[in-house]
Amino acid sequence: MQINLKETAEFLKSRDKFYILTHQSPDGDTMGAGFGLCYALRSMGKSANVLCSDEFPKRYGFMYKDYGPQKFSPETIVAVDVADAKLLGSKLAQYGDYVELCIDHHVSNTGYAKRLLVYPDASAACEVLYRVLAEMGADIDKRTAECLYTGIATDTGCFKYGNTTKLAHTISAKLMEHGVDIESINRDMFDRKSKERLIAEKHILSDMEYYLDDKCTITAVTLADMESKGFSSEELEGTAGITVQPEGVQVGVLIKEKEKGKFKVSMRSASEVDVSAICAKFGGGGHVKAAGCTLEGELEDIKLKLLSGIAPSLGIDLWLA
Ligand SMILES: [Mn+2]
Repeated sequence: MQINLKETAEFLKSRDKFYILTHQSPDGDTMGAGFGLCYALRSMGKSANVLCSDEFPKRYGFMYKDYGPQKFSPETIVAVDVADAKLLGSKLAQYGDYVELCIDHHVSNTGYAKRLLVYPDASAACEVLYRVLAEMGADIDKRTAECLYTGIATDTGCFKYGNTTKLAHTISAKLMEHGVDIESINRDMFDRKSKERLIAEKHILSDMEYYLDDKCTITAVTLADMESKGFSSEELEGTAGITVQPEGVQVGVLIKEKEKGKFKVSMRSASEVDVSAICAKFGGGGHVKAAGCTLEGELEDIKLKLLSGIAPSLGIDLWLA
């Protein structure tokens, strides 16, 4: 059931003992919304923990360095930035049917939660969450503000993607009033890279393949690639944008092998092409310019399958190309 801001605020105020679920392969938005909500609830005297199927990535260490999980048995399950219960990942799958509230911005949200607050025009789940916290009159301290700012900054590619609205800037400005050090966060999120991250990016650039009149790129990263080159899948978060950097490329695909024969596909659009619609053909979804899906099988078959899904959007008949 879709609910509004006021109902969401009332719901959160009336409940306690929260487990806040984030999506697998966590990004800055799900992490920021998870910890931002957790700290805001704790500041209201409530118990709250953040859960993720994967380990919390090191790059968001500033969000959780003094976090300290609390001991309690959960009464309220909330998910943030999780468009589909499947995205909770294997370790959190047990909660999929019990999510009481989902705060999100994915137009593709499947409505698996009992209550859903989704603003498809919001730049980030953190933007929606800021509005919830404002509605609640919650105390937003510097750390909470940093979490929320990070979610908006990362989901908008540092305020340059098409989802960057006036409101995204306005809310970020409000968060700056709470003391967010935007210079250091943006440097850490966008400019500073670990050696492993640079190795991962080098792999993406060197293994990029061009298809469909050079309007589409596909880059695959297999478990063997990570093993032989020495980087982990954590380093690939946020790298899908590289696939649409070449001039003339309209759709970029990054294929990551998660386990033997199971591939996570991230698709990006640098044009009018709606990649969310393409990924939906393969059981996935997301946003118009950034979407994903999961496919199983042989890598070469998966590439072909994806190309046959992408070709019509580029006005290309795959079998003649
Ligand atoms: Mn998001």
